[in-house]
Amino acid sequence: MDVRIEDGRVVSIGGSDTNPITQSYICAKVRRYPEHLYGPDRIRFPQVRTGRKGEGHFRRVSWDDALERIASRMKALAASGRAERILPFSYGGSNGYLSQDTTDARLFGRLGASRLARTVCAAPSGAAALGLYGKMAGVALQDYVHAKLIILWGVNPSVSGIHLVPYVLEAQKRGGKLVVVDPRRTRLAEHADLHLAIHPGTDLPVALSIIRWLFENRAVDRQFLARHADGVEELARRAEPWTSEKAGEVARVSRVDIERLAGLYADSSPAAIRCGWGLERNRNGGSAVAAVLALPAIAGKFGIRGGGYTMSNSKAFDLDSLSSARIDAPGASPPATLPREINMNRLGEALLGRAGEPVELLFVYNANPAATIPSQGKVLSGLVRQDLFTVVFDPIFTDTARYADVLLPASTFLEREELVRGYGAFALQESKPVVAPVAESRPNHEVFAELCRRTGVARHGDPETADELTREILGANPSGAQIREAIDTGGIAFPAGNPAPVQFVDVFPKTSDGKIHLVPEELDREAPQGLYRFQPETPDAAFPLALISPASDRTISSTLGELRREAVSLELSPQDAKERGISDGARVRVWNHHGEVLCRARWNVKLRPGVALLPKGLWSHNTDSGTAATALAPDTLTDIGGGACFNDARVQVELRRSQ
Ligand SMILES: Nc1nc2c(c(=O)[nH]1)N[C@H]1C(S)=C(S)[C@@H](COP(=O)(O)OP(=O)(O)OC[C@H]3O[C@@H](n4cnc5c(=O)[nH]c(N)nc54)[C@H](O)[C@@H]3O)O[C@H]1N2
Ligand SMILES: Nc1nc2c(c(=O)[nH]1)N[C@H]1C(S)=C(S)[C@@H](COP(=O)(O)OP(=O)(O)OC[C@H]3O[C@@H](n4cnc5c(=O)[nH]c(N)nc54)[C@H](O)[C@@H]3O)O[C@H]1N2
Ligand SMILES: [Mo]
Repeated sequence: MDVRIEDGRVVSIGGSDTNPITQSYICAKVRRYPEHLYGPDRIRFPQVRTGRKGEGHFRRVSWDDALERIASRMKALAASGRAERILPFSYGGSNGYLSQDTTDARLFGRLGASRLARTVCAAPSGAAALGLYGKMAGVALQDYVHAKLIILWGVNPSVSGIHLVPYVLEAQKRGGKLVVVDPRRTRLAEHADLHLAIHPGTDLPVALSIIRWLFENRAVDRQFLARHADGVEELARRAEPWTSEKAGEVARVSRVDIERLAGLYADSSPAAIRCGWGLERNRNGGSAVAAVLALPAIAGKFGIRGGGYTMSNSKAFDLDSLSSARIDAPGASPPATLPREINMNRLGEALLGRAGEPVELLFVYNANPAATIPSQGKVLSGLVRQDLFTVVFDPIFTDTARYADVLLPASTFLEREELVRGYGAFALQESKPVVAPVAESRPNHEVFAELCRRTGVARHGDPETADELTREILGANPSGAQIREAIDTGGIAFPAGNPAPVQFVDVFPKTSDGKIHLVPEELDREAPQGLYRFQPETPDAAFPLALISPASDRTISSTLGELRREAVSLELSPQDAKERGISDGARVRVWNHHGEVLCRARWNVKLRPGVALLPKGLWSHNTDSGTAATALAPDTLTDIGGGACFNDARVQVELRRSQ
């Protein structure tokens, strides 16, 4: 990014060309970052609550006062053997290596606090990618230009990863074909050769029917599989029941289109699959991702530039956060039993005391659970508990911040050091502060290090500063020195120094034996009925619409939501709207057993009938009810990985006659 500074303040932010794929442009929402930094919703000072929980009234206190209130409670809980009643709650934040799993992990780990399973996103797809390939690095985005066929499966790069788009368009210009698998006609679906508009949550049968078709039509690369994979016959057996006809019925698409997709895939090379996160957010999500990721192995699409798959690339660098040795107290033997683990998707249950020991101290950072976690009703009920002590540490006064007892101001990635990597794209960079932190805001690693000292868990020699932590993180990596050198000379590092590795030429599965495990045992055990076994939904006539809540171009999850003040509409296909007497722009109520949202409706011809849409990441100011799509999302978990089932929300919509 290129950031322009005037008088010590950020005045504009744009794309740089240091990272070749950024090509000097960034998305419109992040160009508004100066407003995010200096706007009225920035938390500037530590504060303590004065009004009722959720009301949003606070008074300023010193850092010393704020941290002492927190540390004394932590110490008291730990001293009385109730450390598990402390729950740290965090997710991505700005996705840096320094602002997560460093001094925070040390603090909570050494105190013996409850552990958090970070599952709200990418947990099922991560489990699948790890099980099948050990999270092998994926096809580089710039290599998509070489593909003769691109499949965008459950991903909407025009919104959620714009730097892939030019390469897709270029591939098409060079004669490549494009297929999109998505319940709605996204921007790229409009330009696709084939758009498979499946019903949400039916990717598994579709992918299995393609696998079955490949076996039936002798389009399987037996030689490759014999050398590189196991579980081939077992996967074939599990795909066997899924004829294209049967899959088409379940997915509500034509058999012919599924076979066309299978045929195109068999015949095209290089063929690249960009697997997104839209397909993981339902009860079959992990198996669905696994089946999609199995396709290039079955059809022999690896070993050529532009062929294979791309997932998150989160393990491309083999960088661990602080090594566990540094988290445990030096010399301490590991505890006989680890503290309990709480799945973040069940935060509401945990706060309501339905997960064993009650939570007494909740410490939220790098996340906005009041907006982003399933079963919003339960989460909010939990957050207003009088006997819960909540800390919220964020640069911005989020919806969650309203419920805090103590508010701590965090600095942003432009105001502190960070070691950052791409999400999908390869790149690791070290960013230095370009402006002073706003008011009294401070970086995560510093605040958690101070809490370590105040609670008495700090040890002599703990790495604490950004430099020390960076050294520690890179030092634990076999290619740390190489990464360091690349960053120092070119400002950017790529995995093994290669900006565009080719799968099965430059990179191979990172599983224990280097093979692809098509039916990984551990996942097969974890999935309720075994991996690849479709769990159908039980249709409920009262809630006939499938609600999806994908990424929007206005926020990043809920981040930047303070800048999106306008009312946001529920999108419906004109057919579903008309059946309910709902005109374009009408006031509606959307509800199910979990909650309700009051907002307006917007007709969207790009949605298939039976599907409704509210974007993810809404804040209370975006709807009349103050609730979001998460209010309608069940807190059930995906088949593997304990992921969120946002797109399993089934709802009804009616016209609101009163205001
Ligand atoms: N602008 C913007 N960019 C973002 C984000 C953001 O919030 N805003 N968030 C970032 C994060 S945290 C993530 S995880 C990624 C997510 O980025 P994506 O992978 O693009 O994920 P989603 O936006 O959740 O969904 C992608 C598509 O899946 C479709 N979909 C929904 N249900 C199903 C289904 O059952 N099957 C199939 N095949 N498709 C389905 C949706 O209609 C949507 O078009 O984006 C990142 N980038
Ligand atoms: N309905 C619905 N909801 C969804 C999804 C969906 O598909 N549907 N998908 C979800 C997905 S993909 C994701 S990833 C989750 C994300 O869920 P969350 O992580 O809860 O959401 P974010 O908006 O990313 O919250 C990040 C917060 O971290 C803060 N932050 C940024 N940098 C720092 C820092 O350096 N220090 C501190 N202390 N704070 C910082 C930001 O200001 C922001 O408030 O949301 C999920 N929510
Ligand atoms: Mo995400």
